[in-house]
Amino acid sequence: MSAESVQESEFDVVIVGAGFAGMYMLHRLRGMGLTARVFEQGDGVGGTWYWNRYPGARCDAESLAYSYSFDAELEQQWQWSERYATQPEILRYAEHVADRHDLYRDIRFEQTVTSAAFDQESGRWRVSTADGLEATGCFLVMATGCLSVPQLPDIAGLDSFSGNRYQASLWPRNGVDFSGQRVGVIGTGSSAIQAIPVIAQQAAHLSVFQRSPNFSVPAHNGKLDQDWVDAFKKNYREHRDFHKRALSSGFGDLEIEPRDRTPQHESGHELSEAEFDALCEEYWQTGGARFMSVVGDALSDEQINARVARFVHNKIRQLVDDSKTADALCPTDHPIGTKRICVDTGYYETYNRTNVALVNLRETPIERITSTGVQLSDRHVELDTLVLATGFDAMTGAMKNIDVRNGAGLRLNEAWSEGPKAYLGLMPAGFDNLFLITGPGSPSVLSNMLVSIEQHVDFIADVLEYMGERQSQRISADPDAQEQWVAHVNEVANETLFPKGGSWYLGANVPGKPRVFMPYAGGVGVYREVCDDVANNDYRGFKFA
Ligand code: NA7
Repeated sequence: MSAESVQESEFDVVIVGAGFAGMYMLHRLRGMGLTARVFEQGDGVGGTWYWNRYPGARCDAESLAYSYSFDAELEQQWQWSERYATQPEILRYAEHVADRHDLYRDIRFEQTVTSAAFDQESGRWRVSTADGLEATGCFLVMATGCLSVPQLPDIAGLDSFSGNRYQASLWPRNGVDFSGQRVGVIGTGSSAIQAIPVIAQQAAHLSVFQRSPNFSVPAHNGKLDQDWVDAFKKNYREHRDFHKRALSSGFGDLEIEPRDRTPQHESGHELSEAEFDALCEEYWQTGGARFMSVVGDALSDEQINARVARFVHNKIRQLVDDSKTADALCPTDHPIGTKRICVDTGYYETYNRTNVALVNLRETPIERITSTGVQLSDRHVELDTLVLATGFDAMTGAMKNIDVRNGAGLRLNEAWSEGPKAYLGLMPAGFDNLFLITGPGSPSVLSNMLVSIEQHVDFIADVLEYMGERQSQRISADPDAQEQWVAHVNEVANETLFPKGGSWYLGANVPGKPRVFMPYAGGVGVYREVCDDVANNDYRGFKFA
């Protein structure tokens, strides 16, 4: 290797992933005069929004909130066209940010990181890619995303299907023409619930293979009114502040006047049945994932949760003409909101179309996939195209796929064999100089991801600055501080109904994955206060050398 290329491969920081987290991390480091190399698997920026190109893909957080806040000029200039941005629009936004901040030159695309090992002696991480690129960094930042490793279903014969097969999260760039096709969709999570109404409009026939129904609330999406946007943007900074300090997820706000989104009623018990239903109706008409904030205890009190669920069951029965189909679409196996609530446009109504059939796998399970379709326990469904919308190995999947070893040779997968642990969701004890962005133990997927990403990136940048001032090269998480934090994360989760959801939040969708409730359910505001307090107390719980 020439002297020049050796230099080229040594950086202050190596970042894995060029989604929103990796991009902002790179930008912050550059601003501090540090050098960084980003490795990205795709051939463009955007992460989740690069890969998930399935029909109907859009964000379930409102566009004016699901965007970077670090660039005050950008947030004024960028024009979102709809209340909920589509995948192509979000990808364009990511590309625009990469251009605007000249990020591309430090990113190496189509580079899948396969290993990362910390060398005790030099105090550096050595990171290698499948194509043989290498880089070392004093610090390693995993910006690998929470929903970036698709989970294929374990169904017999999957590879024998001779028609077209697509995975929602690995969609062809040029789209798919379903005209005249008999299409089958396996899965009824958020991705499928967005895709199904769009596919149904084009396909000759659509069969939806549902194992478990999910709760979905209407998006009430629409074009944004320019006058409304202009008025909102006058208060953008205050809106952002409310999102960052929110008691819950940090999602957007539809009011022009910025305000705290704490539910009006702390408990549903304060309301009569009629008042409760009227409030649910108001939230249903407003639309979006904030439906679960209808009252303060919707996600912690079983009785109240059941009332919210009953309201949605009634809605489903009103929206779907066929009563047997409506019954099958009503979830009864988990408290509402404990699996991420879906946000849809015309999902339930789609089942009133004559070209759409719901196949209830609880009654007629799939026996196997054949070369021409799906063999159910009682019949064969002939298909031209099969779409898999079967979810992700969430939160830890991408890190699990990389051979990450600490200075003693211990693999992160071994350290996490009984479930992921990280102090503040930011750094696993024993893995010096390794930072996770929106890792397990932080609000991450229970929050507006952009709010959480920016908070973690800023925390990491600040701690690096702190270390720079003290000429410290090594940071580690104190194992006791980590244990206390993990216990707190579990405690907070157990005060809610989330652990009863059996969802990917718990790793329940991946065979063999330890069942641990991964995200921090205490809300982004509380979490930020904890992190600020840690920082203000000389990074309590971290050790420096
Ligand atoms: P999800 O929400 O994990 O949904 C996956 C769906 O696939 C869900 O309905 C599963 O049913 C179904 N699935 C998985 N394996 C099978 C098999 N073997 N047979 C039948 N059905 C199966 O993933 P999404 O991509 O929709 O959404 C993920 C997140 O992205 C979402 O929460 C948003 O935050 C954005 P199951 O429930 O396991 O019975």
